[in-house]
Amino acid sequence: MNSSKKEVRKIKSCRICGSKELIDVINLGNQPTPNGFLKKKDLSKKEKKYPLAVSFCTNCSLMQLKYLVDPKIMFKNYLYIPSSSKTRLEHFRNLAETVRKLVKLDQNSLVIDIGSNDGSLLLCFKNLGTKILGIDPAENLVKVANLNGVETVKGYFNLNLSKKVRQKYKRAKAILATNVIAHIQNLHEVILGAEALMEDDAIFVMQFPYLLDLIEKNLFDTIYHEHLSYFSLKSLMYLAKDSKLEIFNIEKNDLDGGSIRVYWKKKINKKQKLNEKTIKSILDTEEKYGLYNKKTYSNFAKRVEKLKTDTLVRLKGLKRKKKNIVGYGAAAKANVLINYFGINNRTIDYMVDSTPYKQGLFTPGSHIPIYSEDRIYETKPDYVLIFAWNFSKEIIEKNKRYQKEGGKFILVEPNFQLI
Ligand code: DWN
Repeated sequence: MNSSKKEVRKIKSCRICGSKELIDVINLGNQPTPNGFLKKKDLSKKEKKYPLAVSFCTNCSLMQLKYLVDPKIMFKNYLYIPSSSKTRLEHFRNLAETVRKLVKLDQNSLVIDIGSNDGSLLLCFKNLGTKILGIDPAENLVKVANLNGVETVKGYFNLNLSKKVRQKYKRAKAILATNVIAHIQNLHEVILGAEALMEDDAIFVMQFPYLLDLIEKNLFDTIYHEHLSYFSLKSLMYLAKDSKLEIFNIEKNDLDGGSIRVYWKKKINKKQKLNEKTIKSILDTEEKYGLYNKKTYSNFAKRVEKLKTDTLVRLKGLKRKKKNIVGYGAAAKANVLINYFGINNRTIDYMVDSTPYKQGLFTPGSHIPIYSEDRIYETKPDYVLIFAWNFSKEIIEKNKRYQKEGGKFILVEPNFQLI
């Protein structure tokens, strides 16, 4: 069933610079929302699907969704939690250490996390002795976080909410936003809201998957309804243009297939060194790679089409040999790949996932049942397709026994491979 007008709307201009010079990049078809897992009783009901396509702004170089789904549909009750991966939790611990050193946090310092989810990142700061506060719209996760001892305000981060938080709490020494900025429609309000909440010598640390890695590694399945924006550094510099905040440093890391961590400060804050050399070298790399060039995006779309064809041929070959295949990681990205490739429960017998909230549910669109991870030792499938490729090292490490007993892993990106 297609969506109604009020649930989804088509953008008319770039969300950062307002330009109408948007070119189409790729269309992944009408899909259910990527975390819209189903209960058994709902499988027979008509499922809502929404157009999933991205455009590229030729002015500021932001890649962005063409159609925006009402955030309440996606985030009111949210099943993704970062604590389902040891790799992500370790990454959070390192991030907390980095921030602590950068702004010398103490027991009076307030650290705020925008999109705090179950409070996993803030618990790392709590362990460092700072004051913490979460902000998240998901009713179910706000309850979990508060039970975890992470005070959390329910709501979507914007200038209005930030003023309410400032009145009730105090200004923050550090504001974090990992894997959430890409989910927010009004990016200028994020900057204004953060600025209103920051002490004069505070820092604001954003982290999200990096556009250059997405294009270079064919990571099309990280394009989904929750991710409105896919940032180049050039697009972020545009976002900074008229604000009281400025980017003072950038770091790249391997999380989620390649992410960038962007450090912001108030322009009046002279305590943090402006790392112009790094910023310039990343902008030069983007230019050299062709990240501002239309051809890059048409070539990307062609590579994804070929990846789809090659993968379906390989999977069909295995099924013709009567092999059974299961999926590992009922991730948002898994649902994008499965629905775009038109895979269903006749190809993938079942999924396994470490997230308790997802076990016992079914994948949206394809209706593949989700079990706990130990199921693969009960049914001993010939192949395990790792949909959560960003954690393939952790998953393979954890399942050495499956390989020893003759099982094989499949990875699809950047191209189809058996391990
Ligand atoms: O931006 C977002 C990213 C950070 O997380 C959110 N909008 C949505 C979500 O995307 P995702 O679902 O693709 O995230 P993950 O963290 O890549 O999903 C990994 C999935 O794999 C989780 O459902 C947990 C599962 N998993 C598992 O079953 N066993 C993960 C590991 C490491 C494991 O050992």
